[in-house]
Amino acid sequence: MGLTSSSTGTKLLNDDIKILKDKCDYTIAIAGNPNVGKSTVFNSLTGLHQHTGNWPGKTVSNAMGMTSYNDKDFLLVDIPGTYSIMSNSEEEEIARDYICFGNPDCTVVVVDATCLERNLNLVYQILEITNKVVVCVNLVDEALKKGIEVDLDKLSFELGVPVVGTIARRKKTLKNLMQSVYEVCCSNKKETFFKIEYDSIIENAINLLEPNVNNLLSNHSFNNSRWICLKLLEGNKKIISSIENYLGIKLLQHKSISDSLFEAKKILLNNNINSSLFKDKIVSTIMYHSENITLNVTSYKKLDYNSKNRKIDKILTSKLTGIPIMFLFFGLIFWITITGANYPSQMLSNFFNFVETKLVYIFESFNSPNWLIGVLIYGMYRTLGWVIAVMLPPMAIFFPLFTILEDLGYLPRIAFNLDNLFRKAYTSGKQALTMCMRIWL
Ligand SMILES: Nc1nc2c(ncn2[C@@H]2O[C@H](COP(=O)(O)OP(=O)(O)OP(=O)(O)O)[C@@H](O)[C@H]2O)c(=O)[nH]1
Ligand SMILES: [Mg+2]
Repeated sequence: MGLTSSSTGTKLLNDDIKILKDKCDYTIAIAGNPNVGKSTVFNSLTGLHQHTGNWPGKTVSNAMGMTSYNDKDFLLVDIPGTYSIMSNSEEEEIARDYICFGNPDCTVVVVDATCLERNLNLVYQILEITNKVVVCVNLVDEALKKGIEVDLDKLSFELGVPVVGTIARRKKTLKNLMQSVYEVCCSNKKETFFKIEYDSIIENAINLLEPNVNNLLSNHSFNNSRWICLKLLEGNKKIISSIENYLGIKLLQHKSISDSLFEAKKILLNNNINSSLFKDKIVSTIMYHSENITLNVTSYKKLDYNSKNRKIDKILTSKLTGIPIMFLFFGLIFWITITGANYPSQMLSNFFNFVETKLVYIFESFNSPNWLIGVLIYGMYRTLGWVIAVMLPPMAIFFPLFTILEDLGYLPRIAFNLDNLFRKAYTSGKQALTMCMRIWL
C-alpha cells in the first residue's frame, strides 16, 4: 500500500503522517544529499514509483509508502534531498522540518559511496539531533567501478550508529538495511546525542546557555538542549520559530534563556564572532570531521579514479566551452525532435484522415443526421486525431533523447552551468531542466 503526500509545511506534514502512522508500527525517514538514491531505496522497499533520475532536486515534497519486515509494518517517508539542515530553499526546509521535528523512529541517511566526504556533513548534522540513525552507504557498485572502497565497520565505529552498504537498484541488497532499521526501532535505545566539539569560544557560549534550556525542557520529550543552544546562537529566525512551534514553548520569552543568550552572544561578539562567522565556524568544524573520517575509512585502489571525470567536467562546465556545448546539445535535440517528428506526424495524420472517411461512410450508411456526424467525427474525432498526430511523435523522440543525456550524467552539468544565471532570478540551476521540459511541452 502506498500514498504520496504533497504537503508543504510542518503542520500539514505531521497531520498527513499521523493518519498513516497509526496504521504502522514504526516511521522511517529517508534523508540524504540530493541525487544519492533516496527515492530508489524508497521505491525498492515500497514498490511505489517516486520520480528518480540522474540530476538533483527531483523530490520536492515528502512522499510516503509502506513496507513490512519481520512482521512489522514500516511507514517510509522519502524526503527531498538537502545538503544541510541550515537550509535555503523550500524543499530543503521541508526536509529539515521533517528531520528535526517529524520524530521518526529511525532516520536512514543515504550517502553516496563515491563522495563520502561531502555527504558526511549532513550525517553529522543529523547525528547532533538524533541517534536513531542508520547510515546507508549507497552506490557501492559505482564506487567499486572507480576503485573506491569504504570500510563500513570502521565508519560505523566512528559514527556510533549502524552503517550498511547498498546498491539501491538491487532490492536484495536492501535486506541488511531493513534489518538495521528494525534493530534501531525495536531497541528502545536511550536518546544520546553525538557531540561535535566546536571552537572553545563557541563551547563557552553553549555552556552558559545550556543549563537554562535544559531546565526548561527537563519534562519535554525533545530534550536536545545542546542542539537548541546552537540554533539560538546561530540566530536563524525560521528554525527558532519551528523549534518553538514544535515544543509549544516561546523560548525567548523566558527570561533565564533570553538573559543567558544575551550573555552568550556577548562572549561571541567580544571575540569578533558575529552570526555569519558563527555559522562558518560550525560548518568548517563539521567539514573538518567529515574530511578526517573519510580519509580514515576510504581507500582508493585507482589513483586516477577521478581524473577522466574531471577532464570531461572541465570541458563541459568551463565558461569558455560549457555554455556553447550546452546550446549545441539543446539545438541538436530540438532539431532532431522537430524535423524527425514531421515524418511520423504526417503518417499519423494520413492514417487518421483515412479512418475519418471510413467513419463518415459508416455513419452515412446508417442515415445518421449531419449534426451527429459533425459533433462526433468532424469535432471530437478530428480534434483528437490532430492532437495525437502533432504531439505524440515529438514527445516520443524528445523524452528518450533527454533520458540519454540524463544517463550520461550531462543534466547535472547543465544545472551547474546555469546556476549563476538562475540565481539572478532567485532560483537555482536545478530548475533549468524542469524549465526545458516545460518549454517543450
Ligand atoms: N549505479 C547505481 N545507481 C543508482 C543507485 N541508487 C540510485 N541510483 C541511480 O541514481 C540516480 C538518482 O537516484 P534517485 O533515487 O532519484 O536519487 P534521490 O536521492 O531521490 O534524488 P533527489 O530526490 O533529486 O534528491 C537514479 O538515476 C538512480 O537510478 C545504485 O545503488 N547504483
Ligand atoms: Mg528523490
